[in-house]
Amino acid sequence: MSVVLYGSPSTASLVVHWLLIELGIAHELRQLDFDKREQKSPEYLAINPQGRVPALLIDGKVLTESAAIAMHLADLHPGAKLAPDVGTPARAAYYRWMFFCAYTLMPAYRSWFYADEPAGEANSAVVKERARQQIEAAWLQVAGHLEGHGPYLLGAQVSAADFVLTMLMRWSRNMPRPSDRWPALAAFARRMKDRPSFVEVYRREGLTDWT
Ligand SMILES: N[C@@H](CCC(=O)N[C@@H](CS)C(=O)NCC(=O)O)C(=O)O
Repeated sequence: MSVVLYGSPSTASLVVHWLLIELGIAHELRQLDFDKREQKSPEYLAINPQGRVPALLIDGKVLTESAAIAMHLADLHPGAKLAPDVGTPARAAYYRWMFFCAYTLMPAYRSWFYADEPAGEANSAVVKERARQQIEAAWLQVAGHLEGHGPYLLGAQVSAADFVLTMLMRWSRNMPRPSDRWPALAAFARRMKDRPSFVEVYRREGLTDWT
């Protein structure tokens, strides 16, 4: 199987890179330089017309959307048990949290980091403020869930959803109220950051903050 990851350090490609390492999947990493807007180059737009990372090529077939890629990688390696069996209550909870990440947190983050997109530069401040509120409300909800049902999103068993959530927690590190201000989330993040694969993806991407 040939696997190529298009990414950029510290972005949504991080969870894919992290899972490739966690699962021991041989891959080639092609990091795009956002300062040079390489994600909008004609060559890359031919791979992902959205001009965003990540894009994963498996035997030449393109897959985008970090949560979808995370789920597919977990399915490719059932032995790692990062995805519960189809049809079980745990699988349902797994969908729930993956989609919570993709439907609730990711759009709010997009508004936070690209605040001019929804309604132009003139409305950026109000968009950003609303995004902050949405993200903080999400942390409150997830923290409450982990307090009652943790230590991972599905309880005792770590899953690919925890990897996605950890990446999203990290994105809040420079926000007014970072995710790890909620003690249950801080404890969760600590467990995830202690995984050797997290240390390794940090090393490979040259990251030093939020350790
Ligand atoms: N929902 C997408 C989000 C992808 C996304 O927004 N990626 C950002 C980096 S975190 C990006 O490529 N930004 C570059 C741009 O929009 O020009 C996913 O999870 O893969």
